[in-house]
Amino acid sequence: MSTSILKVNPFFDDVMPQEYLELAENGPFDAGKRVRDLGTFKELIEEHPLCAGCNLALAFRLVVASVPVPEDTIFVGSTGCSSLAFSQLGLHNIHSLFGNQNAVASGLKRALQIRFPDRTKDVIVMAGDGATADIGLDITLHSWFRGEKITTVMFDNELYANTGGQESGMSQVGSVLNMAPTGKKFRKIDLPELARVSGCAYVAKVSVARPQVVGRSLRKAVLVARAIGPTYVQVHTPCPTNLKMKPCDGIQEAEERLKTDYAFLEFISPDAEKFLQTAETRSSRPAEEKV
Ligand SMILES: Cc1ncc(C[n+]2csc(CCOP(=O)(O)OP(=O)(O)O)c2C)c(N)n1
Ligand code: SF4
Ligand SMILES: [Mg+2]
Repeated sequence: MSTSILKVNPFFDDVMPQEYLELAENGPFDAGKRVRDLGTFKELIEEHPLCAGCNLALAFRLVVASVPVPEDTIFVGSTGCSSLAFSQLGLHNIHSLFGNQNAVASGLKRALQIRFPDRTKDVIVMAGDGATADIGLDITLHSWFRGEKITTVMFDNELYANTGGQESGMSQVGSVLNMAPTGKKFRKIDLPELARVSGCAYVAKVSVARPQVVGRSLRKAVLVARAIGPTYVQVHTPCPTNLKMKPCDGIQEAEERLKTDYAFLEFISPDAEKFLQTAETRSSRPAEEKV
């Protein structure tokens, strides 16, 4: 996509909202921005409606800031707290029906390959644990079985946050939530392992408490999805509201879990490993796409 279509016709300067003018002037487009550049450019329009201290909101921002080529990236969202931030996103995005996100992304990727045979378009799903591992699990797995060249990002807050605190397959055993008052009875689904055996060429389990790791994993996932096959990044994003914590304590919870079951985990298939080693030389935009 030419970045010229983002520019505002000077004739409309005085009627366009200020935040859009800023986005067009100082967005991530064509600029090779990364997590370390956050704060120096604008990737979201202000005033998203997520709770104070929401770690999903932070992870959303880290993912958006890390895409290799923002102007050629299309995000596919699903119902849940993250969907509330999509209207503030300054990049192409589609909202899909809850659970259907990987089917929509598969069709979109295939259509884009036909429509733009000479140009790479990256398709990235961003959805919650309920959308990915429960209600959309069959659709998620089948997109991996089919080898769709898309990236799936799951915001793992380990519960259904948007509907008030039901347990999900990703909740930890014993979790007591608003609508799971006696505690969850079975263990957390190991979706990274399912992703690996289902055909994902790159899988990462990361934490919002390590922003640079989120950024690096996302970039690898997007590059591998282009060339090799499906990729999966699972980000731990504790929800202070449903965990009944002070807004500032959610990130501390993420930090603590890094010491136990949310330690960084990465799987790279042999083909993906080979590809990543040469990605820099193959890339048409080496400086920006370096992982
Ligand atoms: C087809 C369908 N089923 C159920 C719902 C109700 N619903 C909306 S959000 C949600 C839970 C979302 O949980 P998750 O995917 O973990 O996202 P979070 O809100 O935790 O970020 C549910 C069950 C819906 N909107 N559509
Ligand atoms: S309920 Fe939880 S996940 Fe949803 S916006 Fe609030 S803090 Fe974030
Ligand atoms: Mg959730």
